[in-house]
Amino acid sequence: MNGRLIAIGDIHGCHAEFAELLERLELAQDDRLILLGDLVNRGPDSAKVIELAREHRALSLLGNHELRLLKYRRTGDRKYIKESELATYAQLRDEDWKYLEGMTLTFEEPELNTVFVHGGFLPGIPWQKQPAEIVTRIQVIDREGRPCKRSDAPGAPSWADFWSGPPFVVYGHTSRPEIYKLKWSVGIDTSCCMGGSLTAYILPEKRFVQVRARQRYWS
Ligand SMILES: [Mn+2]
Repeated sequence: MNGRLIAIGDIHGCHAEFAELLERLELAQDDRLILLGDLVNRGPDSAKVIELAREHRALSLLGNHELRLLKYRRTGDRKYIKESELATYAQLRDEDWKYLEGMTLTFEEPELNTVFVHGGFLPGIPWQKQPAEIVTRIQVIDREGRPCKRSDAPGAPSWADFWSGPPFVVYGHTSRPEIYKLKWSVGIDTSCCMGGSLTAYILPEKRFVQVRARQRYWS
């Protein structure tokens, strides 16, 4: 593998923190950037985040927020979008939509035995076979073994607590105050839009770089 593989957690419109993190990373020509989804909504400027992603030729994975925007665009059905997200929808231009349309569910780096995904995986099923509804949304696993949002099953354990690879999984979506590193996974959504920090995980060196949020943009 030439260069570094750099994953960045949920940016959610926080373009200033994203730009600062990109500077701190001092990207080289053969480095590859993987954004773990949810580039949009909540923070100050979603279009600027997508523009930066394009400029840096980042590969982006589909988050639940992009998935809902795309579904709303295809169907016009308001159930897919929240009132607060209509501003993002109105802001995006053709090239932004093209970028969102190009986002994939997972990215695998076989040389590192590592898979990147927005939400995570349900243990016990081959990761390649899991649908968008699971891999973009899973946070915890309830008593019946079903994938759930944290708010729908308070106190339930993270899917990652049950995940024993290979592969090693790098994911976002479950926002936490700190990085959540286990033997077979690392969660790097460190709540930037809620005043936490934006985290990058650098492979193969297994190093983290973090930028503090300038303020709390969403609660
Ligand atoms: Mn998410």
